[in-house]
Amino acid sequence: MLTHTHVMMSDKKDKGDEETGVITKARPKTARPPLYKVLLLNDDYTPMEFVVHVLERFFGMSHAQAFEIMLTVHKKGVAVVGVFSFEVAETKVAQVMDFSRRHQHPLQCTMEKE
Ligand code: TYC
Repeated sequence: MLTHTHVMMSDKKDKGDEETGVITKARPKTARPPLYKVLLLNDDYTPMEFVVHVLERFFGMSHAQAFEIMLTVHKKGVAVVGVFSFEVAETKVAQVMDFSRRHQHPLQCTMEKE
């Protein structure tokens, strides 16, 4: 049933935020997607040459660059090997973990939000 009250309501202007107490904030709104660091971990068994190969193959590093990062991981225990979107980081980690497993090396690769 359509009463005169309903008819009046449909004519009423929205109060917006002023009288309703709803808090809004005008904000230039184009947030960049979060980035993820991909980390390589040291271990006592994976051959240095294998790690260098991984860095060349999956992270597009030159041999010199790859050797340098491999040595950093070897000495310090961990290093960031790249910063990517969630999807790309996830893919790199999976590729490295799969490649290492297939070659029976214990090399570990992880990701964390930047
Ligand atoms: N520590 C390894 C060795 O002495 C080399 C190594 C470097 C392993 C980096 C893993 O992420 C790594 N053979």
